[in-house]
Amino acid sequence: MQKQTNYNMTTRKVALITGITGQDGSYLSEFLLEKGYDVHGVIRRSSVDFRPRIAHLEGKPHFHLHYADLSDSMSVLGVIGLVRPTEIYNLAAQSHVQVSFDSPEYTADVDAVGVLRILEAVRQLGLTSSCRIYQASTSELYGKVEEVPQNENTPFHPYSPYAVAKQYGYWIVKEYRDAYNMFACNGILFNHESERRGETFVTRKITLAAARIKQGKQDKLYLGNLSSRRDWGYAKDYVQCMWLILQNEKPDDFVIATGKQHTVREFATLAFHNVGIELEWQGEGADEKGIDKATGKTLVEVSPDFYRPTDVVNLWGDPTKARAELGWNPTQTTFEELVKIMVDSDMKKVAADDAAARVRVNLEEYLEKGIVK
Ligand code: NAP
Ligand code: F7E
Repeated sequence: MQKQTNYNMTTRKVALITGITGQDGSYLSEFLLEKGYDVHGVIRRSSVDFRPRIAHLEGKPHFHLHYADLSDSMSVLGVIGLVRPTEIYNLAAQSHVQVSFDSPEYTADVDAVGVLRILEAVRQLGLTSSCRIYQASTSELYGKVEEVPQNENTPFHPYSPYAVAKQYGYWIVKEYRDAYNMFACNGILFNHESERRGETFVTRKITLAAARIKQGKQDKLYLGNLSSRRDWGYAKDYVQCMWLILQNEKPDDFVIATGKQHTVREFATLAFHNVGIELEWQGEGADEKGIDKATGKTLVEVSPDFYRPTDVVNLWGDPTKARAELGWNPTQTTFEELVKIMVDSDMKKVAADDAAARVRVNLEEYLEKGIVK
């Protein structure tokens, strides 16, 4: 029997963001604060009390942090009961695909059961009709792809412990939507990057290395599968879509992508070009090398250490539905602009780190010589 739907849109604007310290959480916080939301974020206890991506927001009015962990249902229930949010953005995850092969059980606990813990807390607290939920689903669900490009109807074929866990998250969101009339949605986001991207994801690893090599701080960059293809967008553009999905009339699932695809090799070529180094590729497979055309030096090599037991190699999204139904523009920031933003930021970062290191060395020297006390 079809149940009657009654989704309230209240005037309170209270967002709870899990994963607030991550790349997307930080951009989404800025976006929602601009829109006049009270933003509450979930943080985990860490031995280091510094959260670089949100440090500039801490202490601001309307920005609040709470300790909880997606692997701890009591803490999840506690924070949702305390905040009583009108929107939850579940961005928390063990988000590194390669790491999910090393920590598969933890990945499943957080990325799969963690989603259930949030849904069940909302239900048990009686917030089903007042709280909308966004789940950070992923293009990794398409995995060993069964068609290109991928849209909302493409069959899933998850191909890593991360993707299998996220598949549970995707389906449990749909299940709670149907079973309890919850406004719960999946954003199936393709890879999105930025100057705040974690340093071990391939794009950031490349832009940081290009900047370090240019400034003489690193000799070589080692990568895995250079032929892997991704649909890369800009994270700042993608968080807008998370919000749009929750402002829609009805709960639904959307592919968020640019509709354009590039290889890891192409990303590296463009990143090095942006620091003034032209790469020429020679060889194949594990013997392939990226050589500086001007000097003949090998700057990029393949290391099988970065090969994955199963790799997803052909992701390419079709954002037609998001464009038509949400009015979202998938190409606000082009691929070329994205690479430039990341490279320019890393060039500054590497130079600033170097300046800070020089100050430290000088200070140590001065202290040693008794110049400053
Ligand atoms: P990210 O930078 O790796 O951030 C992950 C966040 O999750 C961090 O704030 C982390 O906290 C938090 N977290 C991890 N385990 C947790 C736990 N047990 N309890 C509470 N918080 C926990 O990831 P992102 O790139 O911003 O991605 C955001 C979400 O979108 C993730 O769910 C990811 O799987 C998904 N996604 C990302 C992409 C992409 O291309 N970026 C594409 C599709 C989907 P700490 O800082 O304490 O570690
Ligand atoms: O790998 C290849 C690697 O780690 C991209 C997460 O945000 O997006 C991300 O997952 C490709 C893969 O991202 C290296 O084999 C080559 O084919 O940057 P990545 P990912 O695995 O696509 C999805 C949508 C998410 O949901 C995830 O949370 O690049 N690759 N050489 C390499 N990858 C890495 N990390 N390091 C290398 O040296």
